[in-house]
Amino acid sequence: MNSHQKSSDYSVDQRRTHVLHVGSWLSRIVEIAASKNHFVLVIGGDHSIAMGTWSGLKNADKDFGLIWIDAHMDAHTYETSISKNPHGMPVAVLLGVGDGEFVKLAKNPPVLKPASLIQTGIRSYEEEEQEFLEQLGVDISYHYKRHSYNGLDSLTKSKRCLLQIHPYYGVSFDIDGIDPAYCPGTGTPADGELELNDVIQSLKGILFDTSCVGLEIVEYNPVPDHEQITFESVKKIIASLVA
Ligand SMILES: [Mn+2]
Repeated sequence: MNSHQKSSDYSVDQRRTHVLHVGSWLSRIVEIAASKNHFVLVIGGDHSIAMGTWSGLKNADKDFGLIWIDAHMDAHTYETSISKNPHGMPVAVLLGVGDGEFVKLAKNPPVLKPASLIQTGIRSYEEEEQEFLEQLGVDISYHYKRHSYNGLDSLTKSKRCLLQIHPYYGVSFDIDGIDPAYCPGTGTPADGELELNDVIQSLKGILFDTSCVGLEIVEYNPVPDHEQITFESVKKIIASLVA
């Protein structure tokens, strides 16, 4: 799919086939890199690639918890989703629920147990997703208001919690988790936090963090961007990884 075509130009089946194809390719190359103990950095693409990234790490036998930075829960299934967009489903899939082919990207699903997942930045979701995640006891930090909390503290705390039960952690970072003032170039912006600087501070030097197995940065889309605001933000985020 090229960047000028919208996902709605394709049928549900075509999107599913495409996502499966990318997911199985990505899970294979991530598995190879992780097996050699390389840090895995994935830059996407829509958030459906998370199924491939984290299935690949699990297939390489990495024992990790995941910090999910996002405005959305991404915990739909084909049954609950109105749009049927796979980018709204990766969290359910990683927990072993939803489309069987997506779930089977991991050789031994689920990729994550509920206690191994922490979501932060959340402020736009459907009731079915919230019910599903809260029933499982997933740790969710809701951030509706601007300038209302210290995102850096929250991310540091999440990392510490996960490292109590796993030797490693990973970060799935949807740029729509950031205040859209800094990142308008994304498919589904949502008003509210997080602060760009908090995220930059928390990702600083992460490539050298031996307890971090990988990071993915997703949902950057140059088409809806204006004055390259998002481009500059993503550049700053990437520069911070090796700072
Ligand atoms: Mn997302």
